[in-house]
Amino acid sequence: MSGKEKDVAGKGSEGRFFSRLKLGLKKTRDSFASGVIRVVSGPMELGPELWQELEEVLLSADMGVPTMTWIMEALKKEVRESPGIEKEKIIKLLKELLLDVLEGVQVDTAYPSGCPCVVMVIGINGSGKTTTIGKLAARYKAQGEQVMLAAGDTFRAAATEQLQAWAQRIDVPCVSQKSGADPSAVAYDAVQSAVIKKVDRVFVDTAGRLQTNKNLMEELKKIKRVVKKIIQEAPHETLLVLDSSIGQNSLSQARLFNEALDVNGIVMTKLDGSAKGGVLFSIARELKLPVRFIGVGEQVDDLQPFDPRSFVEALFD
Ligand SMILES: Nc1nc2c(ncn2[C@@H]2O[C@H](COP(=O)(O)OP(=O)(O)OP(=O)(O)O)[C@@H](O)[C@H]2O)c(=O)[nH]1
Ligand SMILES: [Mg+2]
Repeated sequence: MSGKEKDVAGKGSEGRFFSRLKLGLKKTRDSFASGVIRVVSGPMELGPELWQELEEVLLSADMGVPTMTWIMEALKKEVRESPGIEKEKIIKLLKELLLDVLEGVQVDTAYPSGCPCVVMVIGINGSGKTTTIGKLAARYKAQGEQVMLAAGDTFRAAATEQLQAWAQRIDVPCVSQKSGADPSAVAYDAVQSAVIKKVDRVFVDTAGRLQTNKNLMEELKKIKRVVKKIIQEAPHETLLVLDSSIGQNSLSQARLFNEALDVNGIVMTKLDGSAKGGVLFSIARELKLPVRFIGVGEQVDDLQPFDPRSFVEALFD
């Protein structure tokens, strides 16, 4: 967790968050950590049979074949280089490798002050974009920033109202236009107004579904082009929101969005549900994208900056 993103909600809420995360990851933990422990502490010797069992455990957590293979190769190499290693040490090595995968892509996200930081939030319908914006806006506001929302989902009926309700609840301004308006125009208005009002951070909500996927990507690209007319570096962040309960499908979604829109951070939502946490490792390793925040529920404080160490601990603890 970077200094900038300290837990504004306080230790108590952090504890609650961690227990929800652990609860949400229960399924993964049950199959993953207990699987690893079962294999390692069972009667099997270090060798092909044990490796194969371990592979199956990693796959059952939705890690995907390429990432599982990469981790297993790295693990076998470590073991080869430590002759006489006790089997139990494998757990520690595995934890370290998993942590390296996640930490290897984390970034520092301090932005130059003086102009609004524009955060565009994208993802398929229902992934949790609007809810994430509400939670993030509340978080940054609590850190003392001036925050503004832009209702860029003009396609889905009631999407604007949903964002406005969040804005009201956390008491921040929300720029919107009538249903069916051009989302780029909404984003443009919002960023322009944010510059004038010296707002620190603008969150641009976007649609998750249009008539076709191609339209969606084109529309999102247009929003990017248009906000650049006001601030050349904008959007400073393009956050892709992924529903973690859909497992490996979220990896292919991330690939598509990233190809079209140069995503620079991921928000994984619904880790309180039936999530299989392994996909976070695939996203980090295969797409080199940092997970920035994770969501474990629908409440305003159910979102926290992603901390790789706590995540790996929650998988094993
Ligand atoms: N359990 C749980 N539910 C979540 C989480 N994040 C979002 N949701 C719920 O998921 C549903 C969809 O969230 P939205 O924020 O409306 O998703 P969206 O991506 O904006 O969807 P569209 O506007 O249709 O594109 C809502 O019922 C949210 O309350 C989470 O971390 N955990
Ligand atoms: Mg929405």
